[in-house]
Amino acid sequence: MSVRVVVGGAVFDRGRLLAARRSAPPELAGRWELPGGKAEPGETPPQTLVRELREELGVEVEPLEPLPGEWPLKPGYVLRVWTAALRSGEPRPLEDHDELRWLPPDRVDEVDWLDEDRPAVAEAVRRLRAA
Ligand code: 9L3
Ligand code: MG
Repeated sequence: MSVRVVVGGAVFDRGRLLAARRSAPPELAGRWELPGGKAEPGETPPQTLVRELREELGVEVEPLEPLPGEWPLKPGYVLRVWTAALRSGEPRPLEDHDELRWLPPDRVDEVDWLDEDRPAVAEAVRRLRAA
């Protein structure tokens, strides 16, 4: 069985990281994530990220680089994360989210991240602090 890739975005803007609170499915609702979604056949991860964030948040992002690592999700899915810069638009929760927050590095722990996103969030914050 092949594994399906879910691409999440560590979206940066003016020294802050974007966090998105899921509204679905019920078992994930209320938890916070790096927004993104499933790759379609033939898509590269940056293409997936650009498409998903357009659909979910109504913004244009520029993927920057992949974070090292890959994190298991539900059976058959793995999470990969790319950093990305916000290029245009103000994110709005158009699909699958009910709240968005821009978090400076010292406030990233104030939201309840999905367990599987936590290592990527920690690495994204290291990069934000170093930038
Ligand atoms: N998921 C986990 N962390 C993330 C993302 C974007 C997604 N940062 C999980 C939640 C779902 C699955 O991956 O179980 C597919 O995500 P989506 O297509 O519902 O966003
Ligand atoms: Mg999604």
